[in-house]
Amino acid sequence: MECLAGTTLGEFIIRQQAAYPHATGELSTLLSSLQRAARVVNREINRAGISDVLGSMDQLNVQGEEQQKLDWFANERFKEALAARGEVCGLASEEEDGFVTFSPVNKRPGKYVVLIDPLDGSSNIDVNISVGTIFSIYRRVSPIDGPVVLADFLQPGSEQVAAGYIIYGSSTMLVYSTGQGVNGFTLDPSLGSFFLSHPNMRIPQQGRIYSINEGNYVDFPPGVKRFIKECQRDCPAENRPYTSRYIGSLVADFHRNLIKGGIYLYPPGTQLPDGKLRLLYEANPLAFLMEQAGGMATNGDVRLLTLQPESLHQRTPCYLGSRQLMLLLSACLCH
Ligand code: P6P
Repeated sequence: MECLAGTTLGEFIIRQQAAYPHATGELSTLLSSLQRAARVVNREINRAGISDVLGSMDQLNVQGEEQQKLDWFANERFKEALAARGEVCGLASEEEDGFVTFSPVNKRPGKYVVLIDPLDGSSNIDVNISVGTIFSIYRRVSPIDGPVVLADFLQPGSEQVAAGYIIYGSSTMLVYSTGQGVNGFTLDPSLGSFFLSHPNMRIPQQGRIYSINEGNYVDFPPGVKRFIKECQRDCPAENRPYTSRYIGSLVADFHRNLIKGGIYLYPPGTQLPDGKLRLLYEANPLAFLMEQAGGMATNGDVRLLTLQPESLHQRTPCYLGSRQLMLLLSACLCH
């Protein structure tokens, strides 16, 4: 007879909530909505090769990027799940031009807003590379009985009440933080439940992995070029040269570096003067997790979490990683 081994995500959320006497359970319900959508998206990704969800929608999203069928599918599933239970009053998504508002459920307006990249790296699905969902949760700042406004979404990353990602890889994991450390949960497909598999995740303070698209080398700022040369320096005493690992799927690169130690870099360039990554639903949630796991997260000048957003889809240079590598980068950028 199988025992009820392991802690499910739902049980963990309830235990964490018990630690906060004032907690009303709404954030717990919101997190539970996300895991529900994640299971549906996971199933569709795993069937991508045999169901008609590969390829493009033959239309561009607000980013001017070709929208993949699964981008749209994931966006719709997360929207449905977040609208269904009433905790969320609005959503901003990489796949939506503007923010979307949700009607109150049982006449009780939601007090949270969610920002999401529903399927980051989706162009990798056709070649069976891990992809991910990235989410960021804030309390609304506008009056609870009034309309949802843009200011509810344009809050500094330091105001996040929770952030996380789902990685659809060799296994499917949900990794999140509510500001009390980072915990990872692995989906057991046979049960359809996420189980605590990576409690209290901490990024190693030292790392040997650097993740950057070196194809853009000629376009990098001088300080980033210096950093790359430092990583490649032959210095056995300092465990160098380091190792270059770049999957081209942000969540996959981030997750590997979180576990093994390392640094992810997306610098500015002439084509993308603010870099490629989106502040609100890519950089900020990952920066929140990185700092909660003992790492550092900057735009090359300041902590990412201190930036005051000005628009939903604004981009930012993004450096996320182990403290020692981030300090080495900072020294290279300052020269
Ligand atoms: P590049 C995927 O499109 C993405 O947003 C991230 O997942 C990934 O890290 C990055 O872009 C890759 O961009 O310019 O190196 O192909």
